[in-house]
Amino acid sequence: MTSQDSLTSIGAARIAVTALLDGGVRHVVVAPGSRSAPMAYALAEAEAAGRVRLHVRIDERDAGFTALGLALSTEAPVAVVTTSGTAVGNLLPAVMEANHSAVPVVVISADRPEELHGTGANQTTIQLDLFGDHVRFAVDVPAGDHPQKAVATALYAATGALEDTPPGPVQVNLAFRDPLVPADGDALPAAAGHGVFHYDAGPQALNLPAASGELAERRTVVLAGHDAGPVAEAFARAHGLPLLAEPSSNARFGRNAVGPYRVLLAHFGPDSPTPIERVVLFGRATLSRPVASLLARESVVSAIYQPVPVAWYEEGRRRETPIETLPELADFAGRGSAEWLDSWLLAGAAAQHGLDGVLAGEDLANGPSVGATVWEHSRGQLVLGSSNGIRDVDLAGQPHPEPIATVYANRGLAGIDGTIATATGIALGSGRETTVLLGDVTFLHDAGGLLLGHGEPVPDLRIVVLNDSGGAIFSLLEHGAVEDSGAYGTAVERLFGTPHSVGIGALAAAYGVGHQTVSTTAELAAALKSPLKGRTIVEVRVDRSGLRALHARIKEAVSAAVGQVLTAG
Ligand SMILES: Cc1ncc(C[n+]2csc(CCOP(=O)(O)OP(=O)(O)O)c2C)c(N)n1
Repeated sequence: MTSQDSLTSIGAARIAVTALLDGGVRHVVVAPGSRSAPMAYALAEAEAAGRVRLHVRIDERDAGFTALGLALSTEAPVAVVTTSGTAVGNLLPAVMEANHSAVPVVVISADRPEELHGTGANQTTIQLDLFGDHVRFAVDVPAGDHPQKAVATALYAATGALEDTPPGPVQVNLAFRDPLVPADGDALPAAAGHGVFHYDAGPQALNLPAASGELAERRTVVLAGHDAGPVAEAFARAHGLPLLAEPSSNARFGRNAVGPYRVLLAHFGPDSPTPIERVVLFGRATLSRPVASLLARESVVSAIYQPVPVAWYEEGRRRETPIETLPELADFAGRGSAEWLDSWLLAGAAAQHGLDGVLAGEDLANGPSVGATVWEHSRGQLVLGSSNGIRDVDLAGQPHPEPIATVYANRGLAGIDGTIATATGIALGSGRETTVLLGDVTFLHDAGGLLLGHGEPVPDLRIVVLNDSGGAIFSLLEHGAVEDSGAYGTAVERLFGTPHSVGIGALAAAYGVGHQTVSTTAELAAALKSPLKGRTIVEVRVDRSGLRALHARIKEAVSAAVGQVLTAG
């Protein structure tokens, strides 16, 4: 392109915005900055025309996670715009998560023009390829060049239109040369009112034809990991198979679902009279060691239903055989005998009874009872933070007969970062009531995610913080035993527990968010049932010192209860 037909920065930005809108982008998260000013002005024009919804965030890390959340709940590509320099680097955690969870986040990083690179000019660095293999596509658009093709190709790649490539994040690095402001006489178009771009699929269930009686009877289980979808439930029901579903599978419901399956797997182990023979995996299972060891069992043959390319593992790196179609999967899985399904449902009911008995004996709330309560009262959308919260629901959350909420979790990399921002984006994208359950360390990691500037859209978001003053998960891992041994003194608590005494109520007040403290599951249930408008924090104060012992008691009670029914059978 010659200098005569070189575009002005605002002209290039308007073309880029049009290409984003043409590619289906309806939400853009914008972080403030000078180099990205042309994009900001062009986006302001588009918003005034009612064509896009903008969300302004100061912290780019939160901008990235907000975009991720918006993309998750709208099931559409969402752009995030930053200025040059470290601003772009702050997007990395959200881009990494979007990569592994196949979410179309479109990074628009503003850059300095080529003549300023390498000169020591302010806020100038290497921005293209900053995200390496975490993006499906990255392109540089030099200052003055026409960005339409680059943006269109990026959207194509982000939404999974490239062959054999799952959806995922992309980067368009747009260099802008001064002037970075609109021309004299340019102005916002007459306001057409705010566009409302909500996408509301709601929780779903579906039906599959009953399995043919000619299929072999097999002791198969259906394992529904993260993002398995309702097809996993329908498959289990159609084949008469037990359904072992993680909370963020969106398949943890229905008559075949076995809630506390995690504590039952050993009862159907290789040495039991009725060992599991086959596993059909939908989605990605990440939550528990018993499940990981089930998938590693020599005696178990497993398949994964994979109709489209996925981003979370590399071909040939897992034991399960990938199967693309449901008829082939049906042949592999066979059908469950009435005894096989009944033994699981019976054992599941006994385990739930044992578990509930232990929890009922506790006056104050604890992780598993909070997980069970949040699950029981969930509606709209539920976001589960990493660490114990999602595992507590996996252990203690009773499957509902029908799906009652759409469940989200950042299981791509299971980070404890950006959870408030992700939940905010999820809530804003659909406009539905949303509850997020997270630990106090996860909450504090993203306290900045509470920051919404004046006039920014406010989500209906209930933030349930399980505050046990530190990270409890490590005490349930090997580190709990190291701590109990006393060999490392207080180092385990300091290095893993990370205790603190931050006043969450004071923090909430500083950000202008409602707050209440509860300490029993009855109080929590009341808080969950109350109507929600705007944002509120429900802080559940719990003591983590007895958590290891509580889990041991649960295990014991479950084993006794399950042992009885399985022996009786
Ligand atoms: C970004 C990131 N940093 C560190 C970790 C490691 N990590 C996993 S859980 C956890 C502690 C979480 O504590 P909290 O949120 O209070 O939940 P709890 O363990 O008490 O359930 C940490 C630091 C991580 N997963 N992600």
